[in-house]
Amino acid sequence: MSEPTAAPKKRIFSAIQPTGVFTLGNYIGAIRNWHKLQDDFDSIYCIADLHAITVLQEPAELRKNTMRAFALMLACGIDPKRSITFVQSQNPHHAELSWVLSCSTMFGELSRMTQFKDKSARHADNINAGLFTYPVLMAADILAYNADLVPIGADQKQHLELARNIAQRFNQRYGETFTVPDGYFPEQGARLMSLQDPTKKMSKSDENANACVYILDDKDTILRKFKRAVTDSDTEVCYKEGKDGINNLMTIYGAVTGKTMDEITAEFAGQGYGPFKEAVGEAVADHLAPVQAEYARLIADKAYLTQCMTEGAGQAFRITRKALQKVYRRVGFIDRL
Ligand code: AQP
Repeated sequence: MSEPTAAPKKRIFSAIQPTGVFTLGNYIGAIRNWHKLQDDFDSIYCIADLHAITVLQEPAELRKNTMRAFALMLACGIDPKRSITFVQSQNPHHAELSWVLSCSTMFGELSRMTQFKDKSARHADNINAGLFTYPVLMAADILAYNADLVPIGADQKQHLELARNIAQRFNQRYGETFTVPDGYFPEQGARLMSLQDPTKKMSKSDENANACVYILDDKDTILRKFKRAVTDSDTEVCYKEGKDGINNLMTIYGAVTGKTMDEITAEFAGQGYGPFKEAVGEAVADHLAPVQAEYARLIADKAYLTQCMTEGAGQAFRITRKALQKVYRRVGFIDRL
């Protein structure tokens, strides 16, 4: 009797922009899940440099940041032997598919995207068309690989919903072509907030460096940022509506220690905010120490990083070439020889 063949693994795709050192929000909201999922899924992860230029970048700095972001992604546990890891601009199919999909995306849909509204308010001198069509490129990133699952933070939910709508619309118009992807969000920390304004998300491009913890911050900096984190005039460490700052710190502490909100409340009962903030800082610094050590090792080895990137881009290209061929046939383009 022949052995039953294992079902093929489902596919995951996710990406992160090289717009600076990753924050604790990027790490807990997204990359930590990439790491957890890489053995159970056929995983593809990329550094989204095409997305990064929707905001003005200094070219030499972008090149350096892309290399650093790639090293950071590997330092966070993404293994190029177990996942496909590459840089978005090194696979031209993302941009090609984005054009085709933009013709199946409505102006009204893009106008409703809250990230476009936020970013165009923050970059009023550069409201470019790319900032507006960013979600179409994100849809192309995901759909080009027919990804089943997309591990992202909660801030990307609206964009993922749009990618699903685009896939469904294209499938209806041209026949079954794309897998309609699902989002995958962490149980704790899907949306970490700014330490200086806990009603706003923690963002790597925040002008106030005290607003976010960068995953390469040294221990003293981490402790200082948590000490200065905005809280409230109460003293009780408990998760409650209206205590945005404390809720955020509890979420962070829970995400790095695995403790529940009730356990955290019990641990700091009667102690006030000072010792709690210090404990959050200590726990985060301990949690990030191995990532920082691995980053220091990897960034010193540019040849290895370049080799991983190049191999990854080749693997990615081979997957998307087939998808693009199918799309081009569906829409009526003459085959490329
Ligand atoms: N505060 C956050 N909490 C949880 N998850 C977050 N993510 C971002 N911020 C948080 C998740 O990180 C992944 C990569 O994000 P990105 O770099 O592609 O873009 P972003 O969402 O715009 O992140 P930033 O840090 O705010 O970058 P800038 O400042 O350049 O715009 C995504 O899965 C995102 O959900």
